[in-house]
Amino acid sequence: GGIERTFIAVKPDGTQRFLIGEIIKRFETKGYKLVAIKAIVPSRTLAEKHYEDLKGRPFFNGLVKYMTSGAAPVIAMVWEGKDVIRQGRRLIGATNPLEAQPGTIRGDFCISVGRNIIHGSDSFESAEKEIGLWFGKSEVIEWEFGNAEWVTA
Ligand code: DAT
Ligand code: MG
Repeated sequence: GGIERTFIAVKPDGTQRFLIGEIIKRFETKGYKLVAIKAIVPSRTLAEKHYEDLKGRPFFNGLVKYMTSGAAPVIAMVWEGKDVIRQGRRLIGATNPLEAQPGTIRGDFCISVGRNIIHGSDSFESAEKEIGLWFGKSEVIEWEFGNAEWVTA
């Protein structure tokens, strides 16, 4: 609930559908700070580690294939700010876009659980794990908002 970091990724379908800017905009205008970003086609090993908790689920292979195909990059990001892990999940909405509230990213822009356009860490532990998996230490930049007092009090 304090100042945290979370791993957010635009999935290949989000990239193909020109939603990168829209997704960044929602985190940026909410008041969160972008501290790392890159376009990347993850290796099979990276995608499998990222989703290792889902190994054995019937959709696991399809999920890894979709993330790694290279038809479009994943836009990997780290966002920082107050309660950003939980609030990021709220901005994103439910896993199944048909259950996601209008106003959330999934609620506004997609209709299929297999093409739900964005990933967000679900806990402090997964955020730590995922940031370490996708980014090197030197790729995460510490910086201060010039107008911090207008965002946080
Ligand atoms: P989330 O991405 O909301 O954290 P998750 O961690 O349970 O959801 O699952 C990871 C991804 O796996 C999810 O974004 C889309 C895919 N997925 C989950 N359940 C699925 C299902 N029943 N059928 C197809 N894909 C599924
Ligand atoms: Mg998850």
